[in-house]
Amino acid sequence: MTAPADLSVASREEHDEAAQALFDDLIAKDSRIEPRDWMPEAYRKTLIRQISQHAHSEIIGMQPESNWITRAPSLKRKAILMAKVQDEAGHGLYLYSAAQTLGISREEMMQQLIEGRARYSSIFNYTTPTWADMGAIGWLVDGAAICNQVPLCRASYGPYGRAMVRICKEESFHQRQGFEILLELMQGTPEQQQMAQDSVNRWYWPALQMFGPPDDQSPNSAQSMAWNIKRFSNDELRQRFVGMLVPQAEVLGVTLPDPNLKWNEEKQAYDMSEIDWTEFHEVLAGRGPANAERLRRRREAHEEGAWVREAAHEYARKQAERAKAVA
Ligand code: BYC
Repeated sequence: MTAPADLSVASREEHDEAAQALFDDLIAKDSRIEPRDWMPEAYRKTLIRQISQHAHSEIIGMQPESNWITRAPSLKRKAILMAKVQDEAGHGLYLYSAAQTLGISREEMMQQLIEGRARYSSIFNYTTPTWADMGAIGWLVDGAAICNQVPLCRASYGPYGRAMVRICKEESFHQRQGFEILLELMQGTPEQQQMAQDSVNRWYWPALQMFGPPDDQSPNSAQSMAWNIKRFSNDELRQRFVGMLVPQAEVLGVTLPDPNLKWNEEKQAYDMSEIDWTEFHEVLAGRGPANAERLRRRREAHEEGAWVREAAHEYARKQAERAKAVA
């Protein structure tokens, strides 16, 4: 529902009330909101915030893995890793496109990212010193992403939910390839086994932090859940993830680095150690092991890509001119 431009203040208020009622009704019926629909400003802003952060995460998330493309241990591994990193670029593009339907431009989002004004997932501020990190990222980071993102396929905003369907299919493949890298290492020499275990030790806690702060410190959750953007709380998804990891760790033969991890029959959930939230807040504040490097590299890539943007722009201009001449 769109508002005619020449409405008086009183009739605009009436229009907004009717539009709000229609929006509330669509949310109550668990229907989809589409770009053409009226939506409250706060809903639009929340979606721009979450979707752009998500897009930035995909783009920055290419860096820790691209670090290993030239050093992958075989041609097959190199081809798989390249395909995975390309998938992530694609995810970023679907997500930037979804955010653009809410009225923000790609340039503005990119500017926010390179100027350090935008968030992206904390997990990508950790380094990847060994090949096993490609396994741990696939298994733990993509695994956490799947847990978090499968419910987002039902997000109330149509373009976001639809983008998530394809992304989740690809994330599933990513998670399996990571699991398979670790499995092969765990079936290898004692040094390879140790390298896999060390990597799991380094990525486990940051992966749990991907789900965001604990529920009682998550300012956005309640409203996002009321709008059917988020379907489960941060802690619920974290629990679900740990429940998924435990049997997989057994198959791999790796130990999850939490001495207090234990099934609690009464709670029907895992007990676990307290997460180090100081570390999480340090990373969010830009003081993680690789924050500066990630942004430096992103800025460099943006500058190096200026000629591609100019060429695309010029091509589009010429196409439009030609179309005009024919019409
Ligand atoms: N890192 O109120 P809360 C991938 C922020 S990419 C950084 O709970 P919300 C992949 C949060 O933004 C996967 N910041 O927020 C790619 C908020 O700050 P602002 C990325 C975090 O939005 C390449 C504040 O903390 N996935 O899979 O309700 C290779 C308070 O939090 C983090 C997504 O983006 C964090 N971990 O819930 C491999 C999923 N956690 O904005 C793999 C989509 C929280 O108020 N996003 N913050 O300044 C979401 O589901 C939600 O936005 C979150 C946070 C669960 C992340």
